[in-house]
Amino acid sequence: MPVIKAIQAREILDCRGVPTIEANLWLDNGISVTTAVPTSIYTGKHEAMELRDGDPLRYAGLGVIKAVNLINTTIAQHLIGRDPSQQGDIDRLLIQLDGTPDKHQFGANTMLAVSQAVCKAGAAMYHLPVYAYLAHKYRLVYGALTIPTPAFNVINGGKHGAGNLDFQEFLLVPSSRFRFDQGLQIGVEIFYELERQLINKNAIHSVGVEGGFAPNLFTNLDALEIIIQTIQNTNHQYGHDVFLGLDVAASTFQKGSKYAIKDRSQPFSGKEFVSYYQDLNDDYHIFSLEDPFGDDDWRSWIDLTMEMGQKVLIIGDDLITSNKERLIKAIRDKACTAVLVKPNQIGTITESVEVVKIAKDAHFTVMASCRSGETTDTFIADFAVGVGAEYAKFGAPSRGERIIKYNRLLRIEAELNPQTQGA
Ligand code: 2PG
Ligand code: MG
Repeated sequence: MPVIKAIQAREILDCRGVPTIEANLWLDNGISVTTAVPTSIYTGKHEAMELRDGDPLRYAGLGVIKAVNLINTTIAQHLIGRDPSQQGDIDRLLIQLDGTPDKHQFGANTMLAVSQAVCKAGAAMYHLPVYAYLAHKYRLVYGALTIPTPAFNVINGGKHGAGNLDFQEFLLVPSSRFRFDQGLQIGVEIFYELERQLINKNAIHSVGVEGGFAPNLFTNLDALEIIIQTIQNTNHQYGHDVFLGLDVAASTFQKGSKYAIKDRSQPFSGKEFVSYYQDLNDDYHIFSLEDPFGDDDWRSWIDLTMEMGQKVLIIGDDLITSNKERLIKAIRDKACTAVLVKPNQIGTITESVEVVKIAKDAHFTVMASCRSGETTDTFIADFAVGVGAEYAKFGAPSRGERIIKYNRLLRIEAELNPQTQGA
């Protein structure tokens, strides 16, 4: 069995110029892999901690030299000589060495760079693509592997946008009856038309951090309206071919127990916000609502899921933060119906897979997601397919760090079913 010969990390930059970690890992049979981890503009309160240098003289304190040194010294010493297919043992060792509940000693960014590199090396050792390796190893997919349905973040608001829209993401979700390449085409065609619409309205149509447009003219409802109008101008049918999703990211505008949005002069209480979402759904037939309430407003999450959970996918991102204890609580309390999975929220592949397994066992829907601060690494695309996520959210179909992940899904689709393109 080949074993790990060396690991070397370095500081690189994410798509916003923020430092992040890349790691190279070598096996003693000559195989080597490279991987990089994403970062976020807004980290949920319950996420595992990132390790950053805090040195104001480098990258405004955001450098990751401490993390890089940890990998190249302490972690490397423990890793060398190990079998990379023992992902669980290696991840448990990292967790044990860190020894803190929120992983602040090593940092989730440090740990994921190692965990992801080990996973890629395990796949390479068996000459398998990462998605096939994950599928074979964890057996979370029954039957044939499929490509998740994409969710395209076409208007970026909140902390991802120009600052005027309260809601963070306005998403287009093609019907899951389409093959991935067809869904991608639909998303892209509507995205082109959205640009034309924004130009016609004299709205700023430059893009935000996830590649979606960041118009400066609209309230949340205006953004919804323009998307619906846009779809009507294409040959795709709203509510049949394509649906609308929202990542409200409500904790970013929560003030105490209230939610203040521009569409309304007075802030909403949790109960009023539930009725607002019901009205919104009556008007727009929303497909999915992510983070409709703050990270700890369990009461409102439960109320909303009771009222709308049968009709609308209620997705926990900042609520759950890919954390198994929080997912178990959400399942038990019926606080949502789906979970967003982002491995860097929790720090290891083993824990990320465990979250997917718990979700699937509870019939929760799984959406695998990138972060706002991405690199050109495509691990998350393979992860989404390999663990059988139903949906994949990698940003808009624009900007290289987003497109590279959608293109990776196209390639996997072609591998799984060579007839797809042009069929
Ligand atoms: C989200 C993600 C990805 P961030 O909130 O779902 O779209 O963004 O990385 O800012 O948490
Ligand atoms: Mg989110």
